Amino acid sequence: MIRRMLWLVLISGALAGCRDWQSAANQAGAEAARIWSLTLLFTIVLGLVWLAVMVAVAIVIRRRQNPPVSLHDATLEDAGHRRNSRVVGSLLAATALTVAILTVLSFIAQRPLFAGRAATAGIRLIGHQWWWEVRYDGATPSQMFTTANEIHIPVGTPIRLSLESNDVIHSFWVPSLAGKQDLIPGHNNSIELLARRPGLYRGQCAEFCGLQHAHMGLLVVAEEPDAFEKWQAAQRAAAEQPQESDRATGAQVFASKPCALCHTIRGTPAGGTVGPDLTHLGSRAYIGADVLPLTPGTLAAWIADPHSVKPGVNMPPVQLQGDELNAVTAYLIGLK
Ligand code: HEC
Ligand SMILES: [Cu+2]
Repeated sequence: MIRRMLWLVLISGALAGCRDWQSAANQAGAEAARIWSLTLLFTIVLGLVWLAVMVAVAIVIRRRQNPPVSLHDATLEDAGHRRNSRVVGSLLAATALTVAILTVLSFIAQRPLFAGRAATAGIRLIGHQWWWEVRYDGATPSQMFTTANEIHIPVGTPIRLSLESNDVIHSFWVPSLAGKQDLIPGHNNSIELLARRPGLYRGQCAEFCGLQHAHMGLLVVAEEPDAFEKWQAAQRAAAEQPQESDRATGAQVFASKPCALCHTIRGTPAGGTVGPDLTHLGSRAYIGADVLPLTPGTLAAWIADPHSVKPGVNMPPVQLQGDELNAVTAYLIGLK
């Protein structure tokens, strides 16, 4: 009974996992679709090979022959040996052929991932311990902007992401959209993203990069082209001047504390580049590279003591009075 229940839990857990927003089985991108077909093909072909081997083993075990007792038996056995070596030989050839075909198919499926096809160039993704800097290029400086941990892309357009690292090797992996690619210091890699349907796709750093490696998530938001344009226009704008008095106090707190040394808020003197750009923090769904959903409560908790949320994180706790903390939280969350 217990064993049956365990199986049920295992199977339903595995199936639920397949439909998740971070799953290679829930593919929504061209590259992910190719990788998924390849996975299915490998599973089926290798499953059939395994079955054939098991059947052959079963036959051999059942048909154990007695040792020859006469000269006539011995001649028969010789003929049997010759037949066996023919069978083994052709099976060897079949194995080599299967491996060769699967290798070629796997190469074909992965080639577009690394080939610089006609994809729109446009996004620079820079890995940091333990968050993602996202820079959108543009023809003029006023079109460029920087954000963090959340990549928006228009549905149906292939987008080329250039991958760089600020410190150690990280790896970009959004299984629903594409394969994996490393971000290596001093080296330029790239990967193509093409989302076939709108949605939220979660990604994760896939190369151990230090203490908080497991909390280095990111979100890809694939949206219809006009929604994407709207988002882009909003991100390009500088931060709004706060109107409410508590938020104005919050802006002063931010500027007078060490925050401004590490974070940029465009349109204010804060121009640090050690941590994420906070110009439109309020528009993001998560903070801390996907570690907490963004709400006034989680944001205040993060600012008061980031190390209790993400131990070892490269943001120090900054001494703030209770009202300073409330003011700076209100200011930041209002930066839509
Ligand atoms: C020494 C540099 C440094 C200082 C000082 C600093 N931060 Fe940070 N901050 C960081 C880094 C680095 C991160 C990214 C942490 C991570 O996710 O691993 C971060 C993350 C954040 C985030 C989350 C952003 C996101 O999109 O996930 C917020 C909000 C934030 N800091 C606010 C503040 C405030 C407010 C202050 C001042 C009270 C401050 N920081 C002071 C370096 C700093
Ligand atoms: Cu990493």
